[in-house]
Amino acid sequence: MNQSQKVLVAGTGISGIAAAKLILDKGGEVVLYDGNAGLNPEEVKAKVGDNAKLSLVLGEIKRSDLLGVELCVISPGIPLDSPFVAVVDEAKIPIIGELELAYQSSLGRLLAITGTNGKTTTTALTGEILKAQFEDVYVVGNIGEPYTAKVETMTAESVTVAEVSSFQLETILDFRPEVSAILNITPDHLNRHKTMENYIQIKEAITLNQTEEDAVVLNYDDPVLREFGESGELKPRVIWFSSREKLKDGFCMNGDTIVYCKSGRETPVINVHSMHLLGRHNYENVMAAAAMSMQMGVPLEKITQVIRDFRPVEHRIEFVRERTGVKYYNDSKGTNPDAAIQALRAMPGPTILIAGGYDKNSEYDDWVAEFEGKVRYLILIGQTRDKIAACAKKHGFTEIMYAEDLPEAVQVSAVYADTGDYVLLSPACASWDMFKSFEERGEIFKECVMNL
Ligand code: UMA
Repeated sequence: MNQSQKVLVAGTGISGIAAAKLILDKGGEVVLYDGNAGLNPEEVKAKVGDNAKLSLVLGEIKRSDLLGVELCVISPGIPLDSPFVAVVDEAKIPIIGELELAYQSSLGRLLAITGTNGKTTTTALTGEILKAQFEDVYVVGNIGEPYTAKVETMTAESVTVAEVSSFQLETILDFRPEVSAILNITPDHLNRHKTMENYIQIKEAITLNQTEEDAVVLNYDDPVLREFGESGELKPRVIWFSSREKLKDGFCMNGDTIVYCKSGRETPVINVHSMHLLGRHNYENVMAAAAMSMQMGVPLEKITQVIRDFRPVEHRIEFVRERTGVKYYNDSKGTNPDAAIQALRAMPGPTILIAGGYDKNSEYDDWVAEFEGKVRYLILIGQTRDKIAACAKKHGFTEIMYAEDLPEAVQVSAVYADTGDYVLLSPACASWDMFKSFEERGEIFKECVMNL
């Protein structure tokens, strides 16, 4: 963007506010828009800070609000088929995402991680490894820290690790990470992206502007990604990882040890029993983080050391407490069936599962198929209760209970749990029907568990 441009910033969540601040700091003018007419204008303005070049539009946007606007920076949560976007398109104003704005304004080296599941853990772990090697490391993006909030302090020596979602990749232009990773692609957010083909294409766009000088880390076990990596059409160098097959080059398993292979020669990275991260999906996250870090020149010994000390991120198969021999786990970040499958597999014994939430048009069959022999009771909350219950019954699973809200679900789980059981909140759904975010859902769960 030009320094003095008039920019429409859409969305007043954390990314919209950070984008608006950045534009104003650069000397631009901002029209800040949010579709929620119920927001308090003073409170929104206060988040950006007093500035004569800031104006606010809440509710419906009119053509007259767009007078002189040269660019629109959109927040990830606003779908591109929303009526707001149609108005901006009609005015022929180009739209970029907050991620793209940050990229265009940032300095230093960039790594970016996407995938349906494991993004946050992999991003956090990669960030920790890079911090052991580089002075000035930023961990940003979908992980909860807007990229635009950090660009003003970056220098040519900075290293940035960005977690990027499909929502963010939809609106990139020049975004080009030096090292990218796609961890896996399974159905998610289909209410927004409509078809799986579309969703796959958006995820793969992380490599769109990468060149022969760059690298992409891909999951060899994911059929979509294997095809993508082997298509011969990719410009960046492909680095594979696999938790199921032996690889000649890349990261894979030898028994319980994650190994790095180069022309068939193995070097051990870490034994999985020395890690705090549970489950096969986490071995994959570790491999991806190690691959990215090695590509950035971090020595293997340093990588191993950081992995050994790394603890799971909040809300992702997070141990909460043990009470009367029952272990409680918070997996509020299990917001789609595939993530919920990973969490269920990570439970070592009989499990009482709390699930249900916002409907993203997901199919629950694969997840329910994992219940047999593992899930003792399924306690359902939220918008998708009936849909999940119907799917479970179709698969012959009938130990189902309904709860009005999460606190009630926790109470019920405590009543039904026996010594040696696990209680797992892993909803397989987004949180937006009953909560502000998955973080809020996880916090409430933990509070209820601690108060038992
Ligand atoms: N809004 C509109 N019109 C709409 C939709 C929303 O005006 O049609 C407004 C809302 O009224 C609200 C604002 O937009 O005021 C919210 O913007 P947002 O939803 O983009 O939320 P942010 O707070 O800016 O957070 C976003 C990401 N949110 C989403 O992608 C939904 C955060 O990812 C991210 O951490 C943050 O930017 C920083 O980069 C969250 C997420 O749920 C964790 N991501 C999804 C996921 O992981 O599955 C993709």
